Amino acid sequence: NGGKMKNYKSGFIAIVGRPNAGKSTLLNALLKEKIAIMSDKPNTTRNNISGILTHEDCQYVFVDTPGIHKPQQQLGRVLNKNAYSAMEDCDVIGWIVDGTQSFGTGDSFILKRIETLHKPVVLIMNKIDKLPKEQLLKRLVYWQKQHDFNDIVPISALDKDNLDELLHVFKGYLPEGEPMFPEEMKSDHDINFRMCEIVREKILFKTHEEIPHSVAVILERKEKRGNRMYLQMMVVVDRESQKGILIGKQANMIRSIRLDAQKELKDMLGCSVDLELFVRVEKNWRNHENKIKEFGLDE
Ligand code: GDP
Ligand code: K
Ligand code: MG
Repeated sequence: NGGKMKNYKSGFIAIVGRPNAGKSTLLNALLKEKIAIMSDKPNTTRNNISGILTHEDCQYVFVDTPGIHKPQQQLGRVLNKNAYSAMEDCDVIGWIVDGTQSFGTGDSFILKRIETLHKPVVLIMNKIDKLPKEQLLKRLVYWQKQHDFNDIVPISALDKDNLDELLHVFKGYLPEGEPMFPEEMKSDHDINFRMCEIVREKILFKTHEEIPHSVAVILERKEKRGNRMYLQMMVVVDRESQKGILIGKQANMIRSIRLDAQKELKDMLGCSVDLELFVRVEKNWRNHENKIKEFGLDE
């Protein structure tokens, strides 16, 4: 019943930065997900949600802003209305930079955009693992001079260093309010898990339990393509014979599973879904600890 909690905070954080600053690494570290993209109902700023992190006292909703690092004259072509509004509707902007590098052209494009928005800006100085201690302070001072930032947080996205502090700082800029997303939708991880469960359920139902319950379904790709969601999943079975059953005569079985699951995934995500299924045989994969880790089933 987090929704009824007093002083609960909930809001949108736009993460911007020029390519290679470490945006994806950071989001993946925060969301504990390989691919940090999710879908939502079209025509809202939520269209650009890259992940949700729900804590006891705060729900962090990260929104993406594609094309922000492009020159102004290209922006019109690159950005759609949604990408603009994601930034305009956010509560705080997290600007990630490669702390070992200097302020460049890409950064001045971002700065120009940010200055029109009048939102709090937190500078995320990334890659501090590459900086010797005596240089860290110099770099902090250097970046501090580039703009009147509300906060500066040095981190290493790669080493997951100082990420708690970053979240704490973000929280300071989020408004009080109930979680905007259902509690069970704690993170992409849960959404991804549920999506895989839908496919697994169809497999068990359609194959009349000729396939053991322990069949694994792994989400391998998840990509928003326009208004559609592309999902690629791997079904892992123990034996060659199970693979045969799953695929079926003229691939009728796997097609039927795919179409049924696709329909349900469409309802769940609220957008069109293109589901692609692959079947792989991994002999006795359940007995191999490293396989279980590889499939992300150890959590
Ligand atoms: P993006 O283009 O902003 O999404 O950047 P990526 O997350 O893809 O990162 C670009 C490169 O920088 C990759 O090779 C990452 O491994 C690396 N990188 C990201 N964060 C860090 C960090 O904190 N420390 C170091 N040393 N490398 C990082
Ligand atoms: K980037
Ligand atoms: Mg990236």
